Amino acid sequence: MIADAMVAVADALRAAERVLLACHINPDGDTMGSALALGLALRAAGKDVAIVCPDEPPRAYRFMPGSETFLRAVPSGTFDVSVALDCDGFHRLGPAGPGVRSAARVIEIDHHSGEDRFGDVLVVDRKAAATGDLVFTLLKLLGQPLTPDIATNLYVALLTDTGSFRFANTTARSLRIAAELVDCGADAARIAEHVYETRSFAAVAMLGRALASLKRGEKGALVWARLTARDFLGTGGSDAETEGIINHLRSIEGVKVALLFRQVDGRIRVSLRGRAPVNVAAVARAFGGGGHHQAAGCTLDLPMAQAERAVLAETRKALKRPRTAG
Ligand SMILES: [Mn+2]
Repeated sequence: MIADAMVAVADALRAAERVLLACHINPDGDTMGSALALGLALRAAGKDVAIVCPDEPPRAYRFMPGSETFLRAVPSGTFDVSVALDCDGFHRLGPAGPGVRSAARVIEIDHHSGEDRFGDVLVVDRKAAATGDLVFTLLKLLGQPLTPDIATNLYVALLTDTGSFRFANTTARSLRIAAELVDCGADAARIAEHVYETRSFAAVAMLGRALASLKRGEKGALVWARLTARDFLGTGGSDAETEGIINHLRSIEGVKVALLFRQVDGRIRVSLRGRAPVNVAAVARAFGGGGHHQAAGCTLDLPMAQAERAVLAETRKALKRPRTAG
């Protein structure tokens, strides 16, 4: 089924002249790497390609080849094909949504389990380690060579979505793809340095504030931390720079669920990370959010203390639920 859809996508892209590619809001390495890899390949094949990234890419990712061509908004005119990459639901396209949906043919390439599908053709494989894994297969099908720039983008997608090849989605297949990408010119050490060792001073100062607020419950199975509007003001940091803080919480021995609460624009954004069998996506969904079983997010229109109480209560329920699937 996936294979058929993949062939249909390859055919649609071959026939297209004007193509729109879209990343999701709060862009991560996977959505940007997938869109850039596909975009560079299609441009090499002579297509007129616009790549829209509705939110500003985090600074650490600006080294990604082609990222200087990211557009904030969908350009005018008609597109033969649009492709949403790594988008778990239509809302993940943010303001780019209507433009993406207005193309003659709308394609989704994704590895989330989201129910809110909007594409005419779906290449959705929950077993794929990253959307970049699916784009890798698509480029093979299109017969497009993996240039060093394309390989670099796909490597970023795999590296970041597998948590540096540490998460449960790290398989022999994902490692084999990574090896082939290195063969094609992706520089693993240089990429890791860009992604993980170019943090701003403010980002590390915010990590300090988050860790200073650290609390635990459920005999250490649940940990949480917060960053208030005052913390953002005091450090001069932005929400994009809080990426990765949650992993410090999750790394504590015995932790089954880690939560990070951030007060941004008067609302509370929550990042959730879990260890199997706890399904944190179910917790996020209870508040209108979503994500993967072990990495999810949601936003609450409540003051910090109330948001914490609500999400902690729902998380405690999930921790007590016996053997949530996945
Ligand atoms: Mn992804």
